[in-house]
Amino acid sequence: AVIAPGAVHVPGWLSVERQRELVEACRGWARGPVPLRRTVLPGGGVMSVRTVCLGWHWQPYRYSRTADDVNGARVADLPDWLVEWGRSALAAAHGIGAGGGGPSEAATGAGGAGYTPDTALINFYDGAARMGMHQDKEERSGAPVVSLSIGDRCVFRLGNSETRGRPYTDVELASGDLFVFGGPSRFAYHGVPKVYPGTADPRCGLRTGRLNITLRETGLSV
Ligand code: MD3
Ligand code: FE
Repeated sequence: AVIAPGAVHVPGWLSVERQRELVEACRGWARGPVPLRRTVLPGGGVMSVRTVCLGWHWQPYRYSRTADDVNGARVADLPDWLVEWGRSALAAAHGIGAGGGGPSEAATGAGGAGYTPDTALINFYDGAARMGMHQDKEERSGAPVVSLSIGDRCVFRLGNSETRGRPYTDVELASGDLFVFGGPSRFAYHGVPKVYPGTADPRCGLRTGRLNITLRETGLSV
């Protein structure tokens, strides 16, 4: 379903086998070299979501190779198989309308072959976790963001590029869902106002909580 120009929702894109595979991999990354933790914001606030990154480490509001705000370790590499999943995800969304001739299409190609994400942000939500409305502007690339959800269902709120508030569209995301944000939606405000505990597909490999993996091109080098 095309939710907004450049924003495509593909329910159930990940098979349960792939969901379990991704959950298992995330359990490993959560242990280190940089542990899954709540990000501390510059004003002293602490995010309710727990995060671990691959390829590049996101800290508010920049990317680095080492987690200077956590334990100083270099982040784990982004594995090639996840890059490949990102390319197939883009191809799947393109079939539904993510391309749309938008500015990101030339860079990424209809088959996703030109898409080379270099970072993944892995977010874990317990039943009380939320993510406030924000834009993702640290990337120096207009390439699409690929989002994979596993575990509990949630309300995902997609807003507009001008203001944090209305108009926005609420979409329920479930285990296995793919969302691609490209073109005019790439810099839209978005957030997760609610997670529904205990609503995960029991076969997904997560007993409780919600995992979201986003693949991005940072546009950074070295
Ligand atoms: C729309 N994560 O990590 S994923 C984030 O479910 C983040 O954990 C949410 O927002 C989550 O920054 C939402 C969907 C998402 C990710 C990046 C976007 C939507 C986006 C960038 C631009 C527009
Ligand atoms: Fe975001």
